[in-house]
Amino acid sequence: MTVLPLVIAPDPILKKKSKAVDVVDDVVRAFMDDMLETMYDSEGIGLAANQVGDLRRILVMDVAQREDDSAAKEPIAMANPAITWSSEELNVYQEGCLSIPDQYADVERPAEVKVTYLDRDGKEQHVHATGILATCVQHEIDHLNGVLFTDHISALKRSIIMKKSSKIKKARAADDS
Ligand code: GNR
Ligand code: NI
Repeated sequence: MTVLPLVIAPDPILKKKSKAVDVVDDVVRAFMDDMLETMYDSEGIGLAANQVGDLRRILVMDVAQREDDSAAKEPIAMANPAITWSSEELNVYQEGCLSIPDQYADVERPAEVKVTYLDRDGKEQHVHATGILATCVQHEIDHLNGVLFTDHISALKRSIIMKKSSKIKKARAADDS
């Protein structure tokens, strides 16, 4: 398995709509495993494929280890996820994003969603997500549609956060060279 480099905003790939996966084969499975390793390495609770430069509709999550590093891993991998129901009730959660380092903002989203997807074995699954899992899966599906959490906040906050991310991206690029 491999830790893949993260795409940092601003970057055009983060605004692109990803394409459906045909079949979940060994190549897709290996990529899901690399995405999980990348997510754990950067201590995220979710990751979408375009955050590592790939425009397939694949995401991974693990909300189990959020506050407890010793908790058992509960990796979830999804191909072609689709929201089939959203609650009327909304929830506000302070969101962050591995592609927008060190920036956080409150985002309002449906508190619960039902999602269908293909699992690591290519089997169709359904999940009723609540709590942080509901927030996370919506954040990841947004990525697959070229949408960032900053697209849900005021233009002023978005502009401030994007300028900061741009600075961090440039500083990191300078460090790498
Ligand atoms: O690690 C992450 N934490 C997080 C916190 C609140 C709402 C969403 C997230 S997802 C984020 C990882 C990430 O950028 N996934 O795309
Ligand atoms: Ni994100």
